[in-house]
Amino acid sequence: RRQFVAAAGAASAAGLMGMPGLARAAEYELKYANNLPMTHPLNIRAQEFAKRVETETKGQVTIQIFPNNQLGGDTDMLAQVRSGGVTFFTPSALVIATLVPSAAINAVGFAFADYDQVWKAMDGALGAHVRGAISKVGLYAFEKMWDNGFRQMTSSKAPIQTAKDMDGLKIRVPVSPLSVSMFKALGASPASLQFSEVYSALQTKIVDAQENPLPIIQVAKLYEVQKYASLTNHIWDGYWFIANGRAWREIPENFQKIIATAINDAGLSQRADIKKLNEGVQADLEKNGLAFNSTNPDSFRAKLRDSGFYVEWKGRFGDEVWGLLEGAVGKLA
Ligand code: X2X
Repeated sequence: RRQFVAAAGAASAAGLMGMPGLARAAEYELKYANNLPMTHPLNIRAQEFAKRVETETKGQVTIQIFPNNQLGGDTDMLAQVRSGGVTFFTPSALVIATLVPSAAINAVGFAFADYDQVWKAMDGALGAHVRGAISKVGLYAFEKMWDNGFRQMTSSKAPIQTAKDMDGLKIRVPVSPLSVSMFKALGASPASLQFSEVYSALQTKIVDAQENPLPIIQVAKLYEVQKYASLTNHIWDGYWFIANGRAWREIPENFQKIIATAINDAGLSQRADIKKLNEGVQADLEKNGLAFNSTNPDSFRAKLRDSGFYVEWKGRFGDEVWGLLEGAVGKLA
């Protein structure tokens, strides 16, 4: 079914629309939902590509953005993009993995050393494998993944220096079986909460700690409810830009091309934005009161290895996708 929009004033609409120079309603009014504040590069670049699509389709395709969990938390938005209630959604790999388990592969603890490895893998065979898995559940994943970042830990209690500081730590993690498993293996006491609930969960001390890339800690103002930031780089996390498969197929090819080009280009710009932001964000967060410490990954890795975390997840992901990860980052288990 095409997504025609009725012009106001049915009686005169047909006549009016035939008149030269009169604005017509867009033929495709698409909705895009996400979980981040408007100030995050993801939404700044989203506004940009929405304008570009509208211009290049001469107003025939509009994209309305619903940022900051306006339409509900991640679980709700995932349901909405599956049903077609929204056309687009950007779930983190951790979140879409509740539906497509192999999508969590980039979030295996301490797998990626740096962004070179990340983009080679996600723009290469590993990313292609995950996009294929996403298409099997009726969703379309655009080619270029967007950056969330390397995840870092924050706490209101004490700095995290080594794995033993994780003991019994009440830490919020996303709704993600891999995150829960990893933090349990590290000895912590993880609680799965949607991002929409994180600020208040920290404020009311339901949890003492959380883990997110620094740009998220900044735009969501988590420094107001946390004291310590420990640079652990324990997971690299990105956002898959996905569309409802049926809605996507109903869009004519010329418009699909315009939309996909605009989204993928914006994704590449967004990666550069995060890279730039990463240069100054720690200083900004320090000014906002967070005390930083660096960490050495060895004690964390050793604890994950000794608890059987890597062997367990190698089994859960299966040899094929695990092999693609190890092909990108080297041997893990
Ligand atoms: O929920 C989070 O922590 C966030 C914002 O990083 C994700 O989308 C996974």
